[in-house]
Amino acid sequence: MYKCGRCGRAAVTGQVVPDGRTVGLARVPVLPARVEALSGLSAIPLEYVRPADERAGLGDAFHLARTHANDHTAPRIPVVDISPFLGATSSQQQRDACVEAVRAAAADWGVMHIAGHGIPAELMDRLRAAGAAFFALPIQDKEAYANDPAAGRLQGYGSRLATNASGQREWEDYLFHLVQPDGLADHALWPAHPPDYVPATHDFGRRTRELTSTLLAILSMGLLGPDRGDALEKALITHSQAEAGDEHEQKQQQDDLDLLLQFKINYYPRCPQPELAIGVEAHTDVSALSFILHNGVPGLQVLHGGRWVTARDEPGTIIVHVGDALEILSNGRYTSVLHRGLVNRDAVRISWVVFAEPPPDTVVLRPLPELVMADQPARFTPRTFKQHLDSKLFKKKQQEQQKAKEEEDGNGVHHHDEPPPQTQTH
Ligand SMILES: O=C(O)CCC(=O)C(=O)O
Repeated sequence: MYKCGRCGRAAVTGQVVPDGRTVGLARVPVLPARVEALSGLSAIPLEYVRPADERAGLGDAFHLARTHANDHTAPRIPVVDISPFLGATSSQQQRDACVEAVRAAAADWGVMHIAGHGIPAELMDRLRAAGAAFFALPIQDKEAYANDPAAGRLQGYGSRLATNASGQREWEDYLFHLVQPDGLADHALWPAHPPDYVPATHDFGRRTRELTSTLLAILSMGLLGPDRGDALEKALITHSQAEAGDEHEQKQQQDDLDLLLQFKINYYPRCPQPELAIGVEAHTDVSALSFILHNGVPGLQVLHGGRWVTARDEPGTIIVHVGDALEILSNGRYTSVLHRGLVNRDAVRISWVVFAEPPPDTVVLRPLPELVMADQPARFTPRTFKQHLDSKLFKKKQQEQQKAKEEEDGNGVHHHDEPPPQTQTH
């Protein structure tokens, strides 16, 4: 047991990070590294209290979801059935209607619930059961998989810690690792418990890779017509020119040039003051597409038409976000959706996210040439995925420095600082 040096509140015992930080002249006693260890408190530590401007509109996710559900004028995230692209029996008319529904959702919302995606419900249940069983382990057992972002080890079990003196933290712990291409995934970093974690996650990654291709094809047709289903995936992947090397080396080269599927399980513990905290702060994903499953507990909100809309539980569907890479390739016709994760008092929320990204250095992201015209100039300068990520982090850093300066000047605005795993750059 220790007391927070800033707010004087008693905190819980738990895993303690060996990094007491200095704020002003006072040495602040360290907080437990894992948010899970804080969920029994009656009040949250000051580090988790969000700035006043961000707090407006936060609240208990259950309460907000109910309010939203009862508001019949509230907009609803579209549900789109893509089964016409999975079975051989669909008509051209059904396919055209599907392309138009996906196009409209990606353009107007940048997010949709996908039904008819072909991933078996039983596999999604196994994935959820395996992730939930990992997070049900005692914290010290999960620490065996701890990551170390400061040392460049992003994969593993972690929490969004603030590294600046006055930054806020987010109310979540997570597990993060690459899931595809299989040849690049380091299975040694994947939990050994429960025993189904590796097979279920592996199978889900493989099926999500197929789904990524299907959706990219539909989205390409939405931009360029039925004959151009290959455009977006081609633009996201550089095919190997190299013929040298043995079969193993050639496979390795192909893996290096394929889309990367990064997997993140978000674990949002119960929160005694959800109106003050946030699970994941508002951000767009840097990926091309992101795929989200959750455990039925509300929390995800997306910005649409200037208001935050709470995602509903649509059993059997997968939530798909358009990310920055797709917004760039589509020259802004598809919208990279701003979203955030709220928390609640009563139930743990878990979400499973797959971020489909281009290789970091070998692909240059730029608007597809067919979408650049005299009256519609390119809205984005060419950049590799890594350059895009770095410049987003740089801008975020600048904003934080600006906020810190305002705080020093007496405005009292808090700021946040820790580069997250690459795929969830805020
Ligand atoms: O938990 C969710 O539904 C969204 C999580 C998210 O946005 C992220 O991990 O980047």
